[in-house]
Amino acid sequence: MPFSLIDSARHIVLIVHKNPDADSFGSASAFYSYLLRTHNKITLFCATSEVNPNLAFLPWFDKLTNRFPEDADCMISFDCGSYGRLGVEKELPLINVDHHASNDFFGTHNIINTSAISTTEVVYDFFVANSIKINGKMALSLYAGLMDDSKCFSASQCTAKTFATAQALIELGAEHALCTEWLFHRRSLASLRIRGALLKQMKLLADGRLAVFEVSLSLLEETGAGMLECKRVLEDALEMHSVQAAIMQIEHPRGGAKLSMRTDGTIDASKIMGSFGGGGHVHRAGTHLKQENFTEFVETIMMMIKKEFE
Ligand SMILES: [Mn+2]
Repeated sequence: MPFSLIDSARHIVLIVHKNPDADSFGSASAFYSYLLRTHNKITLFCATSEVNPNLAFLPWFDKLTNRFPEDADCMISFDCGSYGRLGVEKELPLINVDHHASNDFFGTHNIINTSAISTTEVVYDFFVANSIKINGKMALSLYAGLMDDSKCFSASQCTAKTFATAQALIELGAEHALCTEWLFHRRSLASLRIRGALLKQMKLLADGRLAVFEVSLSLLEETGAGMLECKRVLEDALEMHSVQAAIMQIEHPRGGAKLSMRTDGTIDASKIMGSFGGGGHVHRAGTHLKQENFTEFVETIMMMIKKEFE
């Protein structure tokens, strides 16, 4: 049971995935609040040193560190679909808390619900099932993940349970307007600049059913945008009626490229990215590419997507 592991641990490290979003950090933040009741040594770890400033309104944001503590004896990862997402490799017992369809149960214990819309929903269910009191801070963190992963409650995967969970969290003190403001109505200049540049260079293939974007290092430098700001443009492309899938290659400063895919659900992004060593969900998935030849790669993916269209 994960409880015996948590109870006996002296220094627990809560792991937020690389380039964290509100779901991963929100889950870890809520768990941090909970563990503070019984533990005095807890670390909030994230391998990425520059974390998305749009998450700064969430509790314990200032506790995030990219230094892994030497005396840690237990790890809990949140929203990591694969072991590589942790950004750290340690021979320690690990509790894997997640909702990705592609999760391969890499933990010593796995708390996974692939039908949950967010990892914070998995954490919420865990708290409720174990009669763990949820305070206002925890409710805010959990609500943020629920809101972000459901695209502000607009995703087709939203169910009555999603809204019931949102209602429960608001009753527990989640400040919903604060979440909307920080997660959906705050854009940096870099984010707007990259959006303009990328929409201008967007290529439409396969009768307008596939949108393709390429982000070079120089464009990142020019605009000052980060990965998350780039990926947001994929959602813009999907708003075109003809577009069923959108892919984006983002050049990586340390070589290779990050590939992200979004779909309208008629094509399984996780399946396609999975055949290139990545993973994710039906609607969104990604992988890291080592090869330099993106054109050739797009052709292979195009073939696969066209097959899916048939
Ligand atoms: Mn998630």
